Amino acid sequence: MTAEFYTNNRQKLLDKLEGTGVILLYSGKAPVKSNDQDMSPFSVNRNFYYLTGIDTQNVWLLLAKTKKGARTWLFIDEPDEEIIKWNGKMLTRERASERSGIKSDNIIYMQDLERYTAMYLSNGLTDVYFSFDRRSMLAPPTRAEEFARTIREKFPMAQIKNIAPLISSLRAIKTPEEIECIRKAGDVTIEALKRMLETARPGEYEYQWAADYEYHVARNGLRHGFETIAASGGNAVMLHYSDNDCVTKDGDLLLVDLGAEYRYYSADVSRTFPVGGRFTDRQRELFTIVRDAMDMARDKMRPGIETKESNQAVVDFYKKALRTAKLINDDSDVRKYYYHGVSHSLGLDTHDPCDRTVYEPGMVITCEPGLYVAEEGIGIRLENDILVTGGEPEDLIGNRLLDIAEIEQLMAK
Ligand SMILES: [Mn+2]
Repeated sequence: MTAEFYTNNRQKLLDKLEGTGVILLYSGKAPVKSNDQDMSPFSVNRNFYYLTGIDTQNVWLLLAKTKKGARTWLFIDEPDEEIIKWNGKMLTRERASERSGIKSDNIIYMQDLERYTAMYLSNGLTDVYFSFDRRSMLAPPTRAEEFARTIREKFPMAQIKNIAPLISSLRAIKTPEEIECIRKAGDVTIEALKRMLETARPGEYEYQWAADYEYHVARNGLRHGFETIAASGGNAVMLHYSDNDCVTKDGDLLLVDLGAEYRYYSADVSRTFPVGGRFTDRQRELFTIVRDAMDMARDKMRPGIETKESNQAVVDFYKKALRTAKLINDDSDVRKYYYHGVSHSLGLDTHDPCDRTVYEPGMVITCEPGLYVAEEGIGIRLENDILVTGGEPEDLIGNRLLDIAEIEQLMAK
């Protein structure tokens, strides 16, 4: 991504913001585990990253929109020789400027954060926006929540607001650069899966299959968007099973749900393979139903169509197909065998925020019908990543590893 991408994102956000105000976004801080000090892995706040391109801990972005215009400030830790000796390079003002497109004069050290915030609040701005993303009462307070509380105490007239919905709305529509990142992540995901099929064998643990895949993602220089799911046999009916600690058996299916991540953009792909290399007739029958359902759902992913229509297409198709497969006698029983939605938005988060209820060009979404037959020890999910365009939906994953003959051929090697 170029710095221009992030500069544009900040401008779009300021344009969308009604009235005046201060926006404060925090990059985050790695959780401290027992005694490991600064060694925990850090994952940057994606809203902060979307506006800066910076993935360093403990950085604040301040956007001030006043009647006279907008100002942008970035607050970073002052480089410290002692910390550098232990933890490596620290973010410099020059580097931060290159990444984000913020002028280096506007990149200052952390000790000035409160002073600058106070300057805007004492000069008439009252609306203060943070990106709040709390999901649980139990999670400890975030830095954004703590800072918001301090501001409320010192400036009682301040109005604390949430900027997350506005940023979500921007993130829902991808630029061509973002789409290329997701496309590349998808390509590497598929290539690594092909290598897995050539090496993994029945009798190996699910985590060994996963390891073959993950090795090839790493060999391509990418990371993982989320925990790899490798669920064989009856484990596959649990949607987010990721223990991956059972032995795979010839005759069972293996459901994988995984995604390489490129520049923080994640692919999200599911495939289902016969552990022993050949589908049984029953597995083939059910696999084909899910693959057809994917076609039905994808066909709805066109501008102007309501997003719920794609899932409805799967349910409607299953009402007939599952009868033929002797699974149901009653339409309402579809949900016994299919119990999730067909799609979510994809981007900097694997479950990207999205506020759209109607498809629009530039959305990138998953298409992932599944079929889970616990009594037969069969779980099948097939998942591709789809770009909504002005016309035909563009499938970024396509037919790769969806064709039964192709899969059996690869596994016969
Ligand atoms: Mn998914």
